[in-house]
Amino acid sequence: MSDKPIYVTQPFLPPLEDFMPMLRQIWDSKVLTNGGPFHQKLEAALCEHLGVPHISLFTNATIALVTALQALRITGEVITTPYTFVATAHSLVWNGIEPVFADIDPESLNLDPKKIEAAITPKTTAIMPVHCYGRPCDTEAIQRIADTYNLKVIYDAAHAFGVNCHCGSVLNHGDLSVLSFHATKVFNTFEGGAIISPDAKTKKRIDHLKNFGFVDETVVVAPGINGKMSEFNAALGLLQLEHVGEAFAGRGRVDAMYRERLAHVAGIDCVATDPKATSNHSYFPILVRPGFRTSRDGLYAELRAANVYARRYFYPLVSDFPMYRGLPSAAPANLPVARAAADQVLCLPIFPALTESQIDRIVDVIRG
Ligand code: T4K
Repeated sequence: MSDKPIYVTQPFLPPLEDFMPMLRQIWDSKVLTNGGPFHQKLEAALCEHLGVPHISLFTNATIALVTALQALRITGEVITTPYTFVATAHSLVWNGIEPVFADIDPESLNLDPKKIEAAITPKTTAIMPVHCYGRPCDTEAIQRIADTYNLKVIYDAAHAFGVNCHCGSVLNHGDLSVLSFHATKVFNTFEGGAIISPDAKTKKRIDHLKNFGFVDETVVVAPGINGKMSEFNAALGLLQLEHVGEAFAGRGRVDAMYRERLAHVAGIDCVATDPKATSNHSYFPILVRPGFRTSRDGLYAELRAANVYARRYFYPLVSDFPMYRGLPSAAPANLPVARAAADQVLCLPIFPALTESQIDRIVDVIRG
């Protein structure tokens, strides 16, 4: 096994020499955190870049999800997808809320609106859908349900940086959207996250909540948390933003090469992007169908043997983990589509620096 390992992703980083003057500024000013100048500049720059009205930066998306639920005072039950990263459901449990899992749509792999409606009970207060792999949810249908039953909608948009749908940024849908800037995401600040708010009043409340609930030196209005992004991460974010177009283009190139090469491989389906939305190519999920020469896990093992670290995002289903599997909504019969996807999915490596010869190496293993 002499070939160098290829991981599911490799973070995009700007030239180090461009970051050094920013570090020098931080060292000179001694302002390291608590809403310093880089933090403020990055919030403004992201609003402009993403086309959103208000943004609050966070240490990571998980704390941002926990805070978003608190900002809207969500309680009781929240309907969500089992086909996601565990942080989605964990953020509910951290707020004493019961996740109610509903099944997904087989094409988009996002929450199926019809299944959301069927899961509503008198205790339901909100819906937490995920734009899985950056593909937008059926935002119109979800909003119709929310309006009919007077529910809030908090989108876990961890994968959806820079995605636009028919009416602009997908992040403007629902009551709040949460982004992740983790190292593995299309736009990273090492660790980081953000909440997009529709109005200044909501942003203000969120900004209090991420700073222990402080309004000023002596006034604390809520049992807030410490969710503030540091100046180091914010400065890096400003620099990353200058390169994000390049990073997206690189991912788009990889996506196109995979689709072309895998188009006629029997039993392999590339998950389709939404023709009505832009794609940020954050992941490259394939579905290994029963007609393929081996199982999904068989292919995963073959790739590993060739030093290619594809990942089974999202297997196991969140609803199968010990802290969730006892819930009535976690019953396998309730989630057949999600289960089938979790058993068939494999996310292939995708990142801007992935070369054509590396893609060929991966595709050769798949073709057997
Ligand atoms: N909601 C959704 C829908 C999410 O997908 C996530 C996170 C969240 C919420 C929560 O967001 P954050 O609180 O993290 O902001 C990764 C990420 O840790 C996680 O952020 C992400 N979703 C999830 C889908 O994937 P792992 O455990 O698979 O990551 P790891 O460390 O195995 O990294 C994958 C590969 O990336 C490595 O094999 C090599 C490469 N890598 C990774 C890191 C961290 C690097 O080259 N450099 C690095 O620094 O969870």
